[in-house]
Amino acid sequence: MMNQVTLIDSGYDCWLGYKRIADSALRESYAQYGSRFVVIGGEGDGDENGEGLGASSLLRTAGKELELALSSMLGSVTRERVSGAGMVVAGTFGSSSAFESLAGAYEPAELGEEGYVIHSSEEDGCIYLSAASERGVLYAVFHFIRLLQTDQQLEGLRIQEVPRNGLRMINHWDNMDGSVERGYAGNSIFYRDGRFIEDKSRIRDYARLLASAAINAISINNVNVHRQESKLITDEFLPDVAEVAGIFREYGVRLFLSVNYASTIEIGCLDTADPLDSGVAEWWKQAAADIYRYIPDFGGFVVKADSEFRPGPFTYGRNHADGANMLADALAPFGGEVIWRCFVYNCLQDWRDRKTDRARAAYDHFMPLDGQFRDNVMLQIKNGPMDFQVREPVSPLFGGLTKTNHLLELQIAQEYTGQQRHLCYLVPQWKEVYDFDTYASGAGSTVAEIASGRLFGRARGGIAAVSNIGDDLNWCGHVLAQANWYGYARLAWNPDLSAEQIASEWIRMTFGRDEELERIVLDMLLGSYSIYESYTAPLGVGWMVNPNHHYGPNVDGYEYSKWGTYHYADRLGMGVDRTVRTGTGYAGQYHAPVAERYESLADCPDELLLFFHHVPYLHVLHSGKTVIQHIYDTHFSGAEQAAELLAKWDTLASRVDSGRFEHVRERLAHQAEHACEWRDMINTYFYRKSGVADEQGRTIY
Ligand code: GCV
Repeated sequence: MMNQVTLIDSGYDCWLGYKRIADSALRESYAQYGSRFVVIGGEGDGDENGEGLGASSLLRTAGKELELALSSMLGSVTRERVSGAGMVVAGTFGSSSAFESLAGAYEPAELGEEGYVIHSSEEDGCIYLSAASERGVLYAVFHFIRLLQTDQQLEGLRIQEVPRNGLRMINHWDNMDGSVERGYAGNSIFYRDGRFIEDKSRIRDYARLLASAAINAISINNVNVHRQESKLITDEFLPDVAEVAGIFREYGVRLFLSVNYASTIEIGCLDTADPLDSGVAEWWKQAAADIYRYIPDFGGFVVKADSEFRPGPFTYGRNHADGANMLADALAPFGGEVIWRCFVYNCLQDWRDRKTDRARAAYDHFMPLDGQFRDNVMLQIKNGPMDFQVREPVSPLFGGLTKTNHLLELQIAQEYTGQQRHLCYLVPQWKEVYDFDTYASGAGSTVAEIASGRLFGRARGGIAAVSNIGDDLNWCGHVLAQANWYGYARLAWNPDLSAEQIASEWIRMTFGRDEELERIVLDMLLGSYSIYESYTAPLGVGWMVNPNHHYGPNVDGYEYSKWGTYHYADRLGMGVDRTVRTGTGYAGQYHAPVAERYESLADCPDELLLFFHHVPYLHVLHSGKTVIQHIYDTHFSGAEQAAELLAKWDTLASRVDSGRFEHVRERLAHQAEHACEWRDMINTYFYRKSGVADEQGRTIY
């Protein structure tokens, strides 16, 4: 762990900064159970018959964490070697007779590979943290610690948890020169100057944070794989990759690499990357064998192909199933997987061409291939059809694909949502995605059910998201952006958790128990997504940002560009006609009744109106306001609310340590000012375009 002195007040500990529990009655009630613990099989411990099971790295991690948490929160703790009455007993079901008492109450088979139980026994005063697997035990330990951090009762616990998503993954967009594509929290924690960073202690601290929220997979390099990163799968870097994989393994996190689809050319000696070329297939089989010599539990490859100038099978007249299956066959003998991204579109579009629609692209490319992918391929689909805008509809590939394994891809990094300088708690946005009903198989066909693989009985499924961390001392640039990282992981485990539940949990774990603080920060977090949306791009239109870095307002920044991202504002109206009847036909990619709802000007939800329709400025929304008045009102109120966020935070000066307080304050002050810039640019632009005055006569330039 990092030197404590540098960490004071920094936010480095995130939600795992275990503090002594101030309430002595509560502390003593916890100590009844928590003053002694045993991890059966951790640290070479035996069961009560003295038969050692040998230390497993996951159980050793569990033991270390329990020791740290209990000693810090309760003052002291004794680690026992055998179980007895009145203690915390952790271990796998089969590892000790101590867990026999649980046999009747739980069915280990139902818990699968990662589920667990937490059970407090009235008979012997023990709390049992148990699972069928060691990883489940580790998760039970972190859950138990969370109960203490959030002041929960320990009596009568009967908790059984099973993750809803098999894969719960973080994708890094880190480059080996140390930069992070779309990184807003410093540089990479993995690389510097083209090599791995020598000191891996930060990676270990990171793995611990991931495990605490049950993340089980990670890819450690950017999906845009340049020359140096292409070599990660070679002997030059595999020893380093293996070392990092070993650290993550201790925390139950499997390591993946993003690979360059054209590696056979870039780092091999071939002159083709044609997926149907036998030499190419052979090259990848050899590459896979080499990787697994170093990392026997290597997860597999993440691939961005034929997208934004990355190579892919299209060059050879092949399709994406050909490309993905070739890699899948190379990995299959070792149990590896291919995560193949569906972010494939024409990024050299002509803005004059109003028929080509980027929103259609992923569906148009991948739907015809449904059912043609190997079982160890998972298609990774961004939540929306464009690119992580503050508001987009859900990608119609969810509910479209039924015969192919797939994953939902979210972006924790706030590329278009304030770049971790603005407060924007994204869990409410993600909840809307998870809860979206595709009607693919009748009502209730939600994205949550589909992404998990359950709805269509797929063997694999889950969630991946672009990381928001870097080497800033507080990891996320903005301390409050840690809530997005934590919230992503908690939702991936259980999409039924509410945005509020997750936020409360995070606040208590991060700042300690203080009702007033919790009330204020909760209010700030929960309001922040809608506030951000209010003062930025209205009614689902998107992209009104500065090109390249994507920060700050620029209404025409992408209007005459090649990226396929337009609002089509003129003096009469704005929005993109994506209807089947008169537009690009995108609305028809959904199932009924969603397709009809989006197709219809009358039924389309206000917040997506301009995504689906081109309307006059005086079109009246369901809210009763005209489009232009809605723009003015939301931008004025959004900027006001951004200023209120700062005022709310200021009331917490005496409740938050000065390091974190000042840091967040500085970000909120910037946000308040920048929200005014957004307000004035957007309002002025549309006032000048439309000539329609604000009903309330407020200042527009
Ligand atoms: C890693 C967007 C981002 C790119 C990113 C790409 C992707 O276009 O701006 O930085 O590339 O998405 O998801 O591949």
